[in-house]
Amino acid sequence: MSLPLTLISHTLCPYVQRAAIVLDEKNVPFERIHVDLGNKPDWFRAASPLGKVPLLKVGEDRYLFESAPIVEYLDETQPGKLHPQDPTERAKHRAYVEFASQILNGIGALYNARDNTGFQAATEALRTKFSHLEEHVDMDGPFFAGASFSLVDAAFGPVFRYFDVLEGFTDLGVFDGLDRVRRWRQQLSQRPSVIGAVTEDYPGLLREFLRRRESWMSHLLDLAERGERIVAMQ
Ligand SMILES: N[C@@H](CCC(=O)N[C@@H](CS)C(=O)NCC(=O)O)C(=O)O
Repeated sequence: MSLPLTLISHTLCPYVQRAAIVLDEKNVPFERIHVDLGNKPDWFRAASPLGKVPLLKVGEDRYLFESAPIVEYLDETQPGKLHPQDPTERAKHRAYVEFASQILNGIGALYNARDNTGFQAATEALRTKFSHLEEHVDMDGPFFAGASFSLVDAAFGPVFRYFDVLEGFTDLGVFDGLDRVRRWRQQLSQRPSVIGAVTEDYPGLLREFLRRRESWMSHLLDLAERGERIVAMQ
């Protein structure tokens, strides 16, 4: 019998979503608890060396940290491989999981930009990364590497989810002309494991988070809510 698993989470965290997606893809039962990252409990500080979610509690007292090793652990211990068998392909997939993390950093740069200049630069940097992906996503899809859902897909579901909210109030245009990436995004948005990795109030919570940044994006959100949506890229 496998050990009980608990995913230590935060409602908005894209890295937590990766683990939730993988657990769901593999039909593994797990408990999910949320921590207040603004007021971290002592047990969490003790269990998480970097003070970050996700943590995966395995059994009674073992904690794993960092999303990449967590999802690899799940892939190794639970039936239904999501990583490719071929070592070269597997290395490539690991690299694209890291690429997803770099895009998440880029999204952070976008929503933290203080002014329009920084915002445009962050938008352009994201466009460059998605343009790279356009050349590397499987030509026929529906997923990153073709017919099978992989850990790369688990990493990109949460990436694309940001844009579902951001595009509600700003026109970033980062996917313009990127037909393969757009189709991939669409496929992932319909995947039950991706949908189920967040709660229904996620869009509202993300907007609330963005509003509090006091950044250029907060300004755009504020304008849109007053009916003054502006186009970000000219
Ligand atoms: N490299 C980490 C990143 C995880 C991460 O950045 N978690 C954020 C929330 S999305 C966090 O816990 N931040 C709290 C903090 O830094 O104090 C991973 O892949 O698990």
